[in-house]
Amino acid sequence: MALLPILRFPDPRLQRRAHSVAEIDDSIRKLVADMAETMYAAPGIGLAAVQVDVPLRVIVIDVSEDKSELRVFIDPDIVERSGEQVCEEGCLSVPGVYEKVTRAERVRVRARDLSGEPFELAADGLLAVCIQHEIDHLDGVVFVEHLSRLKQTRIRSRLKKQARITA
Ligand code: GNR
Ligand code: NI
Repeated sequence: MALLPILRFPDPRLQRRAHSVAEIDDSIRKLVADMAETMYAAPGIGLAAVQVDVPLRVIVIDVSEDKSELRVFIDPDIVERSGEQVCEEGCLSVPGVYEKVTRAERVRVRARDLSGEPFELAADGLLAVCIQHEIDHLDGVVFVEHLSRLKQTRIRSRLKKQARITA
């Protein structure tokens, strides 16, 4: 296993649309293992392959308290959404920034697991938020793009300053 470097907003590679996974082979299994390790180490509750510079539709999520419920979604699609919720979101690609985002309260997602088996999952609350946040990444969308232009401008300049300090 290996820790993978996480791309930082506004890296243009975060804005690419990820491709479907043709075949779940050893390279995908290794990617998922490395993504899980990277997510837990960060620590985070989700990670999209796009964030580790792999433009494939692969997501790992674990919203459990004790980090015991790893969920893997390959080629996920939201097939149903309902309601509305506001959640303060953060992103491993946008360190130190937490902002409220409005999303669906409930989603039904269809995906394949690591063995290639299709499954459907109904999610609400934080899990639903996380699924929407991660699928956004697969479509090249970072959560700050849901915020006002003014907030985005402020976040960009704050991150630039930070990058100068840490460089
Ligand atoms: O670790 C994460 N926490 C989080 C909190 C609220 C809403 C979404 C998230 S996802 C984020 C990890 C991440 O950046 N995934 O892409
Ligand atoms: Ni994120």
